[in-house]
Amino acid sequence: MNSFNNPIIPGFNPDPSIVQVGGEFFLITSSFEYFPGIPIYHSRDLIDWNLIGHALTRPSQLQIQTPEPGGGVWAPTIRFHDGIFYITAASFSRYRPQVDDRVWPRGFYVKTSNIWDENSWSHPVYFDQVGFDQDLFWDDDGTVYLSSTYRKLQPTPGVKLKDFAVHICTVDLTTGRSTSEPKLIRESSSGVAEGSHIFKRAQFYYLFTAEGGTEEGHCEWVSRSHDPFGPWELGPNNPLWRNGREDEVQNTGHTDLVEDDSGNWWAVLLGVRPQGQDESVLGRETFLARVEWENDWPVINGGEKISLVSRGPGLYTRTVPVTWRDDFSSKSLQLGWYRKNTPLTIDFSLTERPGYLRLYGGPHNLSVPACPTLFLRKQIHKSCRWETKLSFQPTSEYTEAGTVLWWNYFTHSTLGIRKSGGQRLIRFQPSEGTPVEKFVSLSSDIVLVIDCGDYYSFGYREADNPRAEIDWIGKVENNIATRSPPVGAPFTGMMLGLYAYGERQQCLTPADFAYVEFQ
Ligand code: 6LW
Repeated sequence: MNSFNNPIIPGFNPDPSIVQVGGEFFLITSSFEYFPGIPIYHSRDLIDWNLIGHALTRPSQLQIQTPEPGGGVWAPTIRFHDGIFYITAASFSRYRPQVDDRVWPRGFYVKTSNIWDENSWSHPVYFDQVGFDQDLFWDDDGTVYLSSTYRKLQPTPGVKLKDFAVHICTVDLTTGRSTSEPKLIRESSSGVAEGSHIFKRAQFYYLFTAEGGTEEGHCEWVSRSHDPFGPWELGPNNPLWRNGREDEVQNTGHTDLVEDDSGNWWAVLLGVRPQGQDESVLGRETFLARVEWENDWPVINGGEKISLVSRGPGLYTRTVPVTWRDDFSSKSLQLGWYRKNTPLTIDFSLTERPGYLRLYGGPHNLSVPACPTLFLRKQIHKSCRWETKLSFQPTSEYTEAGTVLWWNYFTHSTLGIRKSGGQRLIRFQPSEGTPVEKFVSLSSDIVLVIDCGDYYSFGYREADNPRAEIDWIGKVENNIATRSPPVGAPFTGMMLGLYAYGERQQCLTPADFAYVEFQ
């Protein structure tokens, strides 16, 4: 067995689901309020992963208008059956369905026969059952089972808020209609059983469930049965591993399994690398562990805790590179840029000024539930420098363009250019506290920098003056996002981005960004 590094997919990539087809692995994760929805990663060896597209790329497939942070698309499952890839998921407006029992989402699936073409995914077909964390399982006789999580109809006395439990029914995929009454197949004394995935191996069906909620106490359980409707027998070693508050990786759970071409089994799951505090600004990331079978029960990672350096047959050590740069030299955006919400208009261009990302700031600033002119990338390393160069000549005092450290519309810090009394100024607006403003030359392009580390430091320099040093105008703590408004906080992770906006009016002068890089 060889060593490998975890997480295999760093940065905010929770609720992984995986499938193997002809030696190629495809892995998807939750995308919440971001568009396009449901990133699809590809690997041939489980270690080197590349983003190859998204399942929800068209506004007609995904309308997220004013979600709460942490709402949007949750916990997708990917499966392959008869030459077709299926992805099933749910989309929410609220991030905590248990707070309002009226807003239970309905799941849907999309399908494609060509996973390499992100535009080939079908229109969603909605299921008639409510719930989240949908899973599809095809039995040998062709019956399709849909399992999902929702609040139990017969509440457990004393369990007030959650009472999340896994229910199953058979489903007609052509219409999305259920063809049997849903049956409760797993509830947990923790009050949360969710993230169901069902497999068949030899004579048993296996049901994996994430339990305890996605924060401290998160873990994974397994049951097996001779029938997807049960009765289900709990495994002898539940939970399948135990990571706790003292560990380098925490909150581990939400597991999906895959078998490779050599007959080895693997688990992917989410975990958090805490940074001297409860949560991580990198959010919930995707981890890998080997699976062995003992007496027809799965043993994950040898029953040991999930760790940063792990072991598995045929794997190798690889460190995910930090450096990444976008010169905006192609006619379409590189993969890995996200909008908050589904955009209603086309507010950018890569061709009007070749070599630049041109933003026409929309009428919403970054603090509202609507979709602003905002382009985001996930922070995937704790220590890195994010840098961009901006040309922006505002003609109104009510417009701004710049760079942002983004958690959600309650929590973000911006460094942007504005106009005031005929002069141009740069304004640093921390997520909490008063802004800092300084005048800059009327004409020069401005280089904007965010240094990510123990703190996030914001700086700028005039690009036309080669001797200009970076003026560090302010900083915010690297845990601020997890401290102030807790809405949806545990679900997503830190992002960095570019923005432009006018206050309740369109920004008529464009903001042109020459490049963006992480170092
Ligand atoms: C996911 C569910 C969960 O769907 O978090 O707390 C949700 N539990 O399993 C979002 O990642």
